Amino acid sequence: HSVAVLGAPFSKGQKRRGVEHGPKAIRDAGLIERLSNLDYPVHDFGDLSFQNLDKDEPYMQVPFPRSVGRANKLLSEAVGSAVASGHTTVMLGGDHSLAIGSVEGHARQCPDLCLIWVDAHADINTPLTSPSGNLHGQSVAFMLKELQNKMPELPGFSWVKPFLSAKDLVYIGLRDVDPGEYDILKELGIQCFTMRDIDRLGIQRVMEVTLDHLLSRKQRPIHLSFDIDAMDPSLAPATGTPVNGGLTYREGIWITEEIHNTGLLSVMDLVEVNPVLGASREAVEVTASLAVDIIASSLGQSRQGGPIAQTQTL
Ligand code: DIR
Ligand code: MN
Ligand code: MN
Ligand code: MN
Repeated sequence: HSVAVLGAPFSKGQKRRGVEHGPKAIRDAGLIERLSNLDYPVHDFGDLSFQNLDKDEPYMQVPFPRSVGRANKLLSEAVGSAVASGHTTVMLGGDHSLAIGSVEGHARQCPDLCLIWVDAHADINTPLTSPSGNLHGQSVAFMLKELQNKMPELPGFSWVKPFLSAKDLVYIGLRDVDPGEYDILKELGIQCFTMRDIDRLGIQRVMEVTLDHLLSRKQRPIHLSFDIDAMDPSLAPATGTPVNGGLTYREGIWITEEIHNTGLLSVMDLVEVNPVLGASREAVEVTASLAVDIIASSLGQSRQGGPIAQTQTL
């Protein structure tokens, strides 16, 4: 197989500036070189260019709806064509609102995909439950069929029709869930592994249950949406909404190794690296370099020098 890398320098899903420089920071940390050490061709498709809309009034309290909708439509088409060309695709954000386009474009090619969302946050607010209005905290709500009648029609989003079932989604790393999100997760019975669950079960058991939940009935493509703020802020300080008590380096890498091991990873997002928010150059570099490690590990870089032994069968 081959890998496609696609940058999405976009930040209007939230209010802090700088996350649009995430793709450059991750490339500068040596992403392409690291991936070229793995054993398949890497195609760097560069960065998408997103047009600025000068008139984009908030809808209710949601800022930049048309800009976010349009950026995601463009991204959806780019991810869709990379997947259609047979590439395992890596999308570099940018803020997490970009998952709307990334997962939608993937799903149009692979309607039976499943989604693993690694994040401190559930990003499942609707415009009505969101305390901030920010669309990066609402991405999943646009995807889920079960939330169709709870979603108002937002300008810029008429092209998105919900395509994912709640049973095809698993969360890992949650520790900052809003009240409205909690109710949705509960009502839809979504499989969630919060940091508390990881403390209780261990990351190995969490991944066993995750992959069993998603793949035991049938093998199908995996979309991994990895928000760098899932990792502990001591490891990933340069991000917009850090939350203490995150994944350790080894828990993060265990997650990605196990996903690689399935052989089913089809698209991954690595989002919310914000080089402007690092307190120092070193803070930015450790965050970007961690992002590179997470991506390389998802694509098969192993801690053993060779292929990872299969320790479990589905
Ligand atoms: C909060 C914060 N739940 C919100 N969300 C995110 O604004 O909806 N921060 N995604 O990264
Ligand atoms: Mn997120
Ligand atoms: Mn987050
Ligand atoms: Mn491999």
